[in-house]
Amino acid sequence: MSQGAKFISFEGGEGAGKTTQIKLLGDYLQAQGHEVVITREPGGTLDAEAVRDLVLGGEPGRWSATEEMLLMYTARSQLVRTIIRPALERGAWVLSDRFADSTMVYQGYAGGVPVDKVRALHRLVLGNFNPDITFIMDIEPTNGMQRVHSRAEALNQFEKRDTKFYERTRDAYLAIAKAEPERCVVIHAAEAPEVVAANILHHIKTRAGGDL
Ligand code: T5A
Repeated sequence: MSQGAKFISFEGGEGAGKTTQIKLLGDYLQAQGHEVVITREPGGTLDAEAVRDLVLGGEPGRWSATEEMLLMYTARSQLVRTIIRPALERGAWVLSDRFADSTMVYQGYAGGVPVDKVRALHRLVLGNFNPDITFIMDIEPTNGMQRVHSRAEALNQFEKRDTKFYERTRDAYLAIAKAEPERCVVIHAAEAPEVVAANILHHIKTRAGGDL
């Protein structure tokens, strides 16, 4: 693992608890004296947040899946170049709320863009740059959506899709985890937050070795 297992992405369906777990892990790492950079996708820079508004705002179907993919990678390229790579070079931990697997899953497997095209774009933009560890937060889509609905916030267009779409995203994440067991760890996200957090920390300690 090139950066000592310090680049960690959190993936999974809506309401799986990614943001909650990133906060808990970030607090833990900071308490241990580490620099932690938390970022999210789409977003994470001023310009990428503007892209986020463009993609997630408005009516469903505003962009084709290919257009979404291109926007996601434009934002991701700037985020990696200006925030993630410099942070890793300083020795910081980087916790990313979604990364490239989201494009593979939402625009590729579930959205209909051929997966070899998504892979080719990744290679063009980022080469073989990928997280050291990816936690795939697995939860029944109906359970995750219940959590999302119970929040006071308005739903974005990606949170208004039908159950079949979310089932496809779940299957796709599990297929990625199976294909890349060295990078991906499937986490049972329906457990209580502190149980999930302990599980995640266990995996990081195992993989990061002397870094923690
Ligand atoms: N997208 C993104 C693409 O299509 N392509 C791409 O390339 C990328 C990068 C992003 C959307 O963009 C799409 C995917 C998404 O549809 P978003 O608003 O960032 O949209 O949505 P999510 O990433 O799904 O974020 P959410 O906030 O909806 O879900 P989280 O972060 O997984 O969940 P979290 O932690 O906010 O928790 C949700 C609620 O559940 C509670 C929390 O308190 C909160 O109220 N909760 C728990 N309750 C019980 N038990 C637990 N263990 C809990 N953990 C959290």
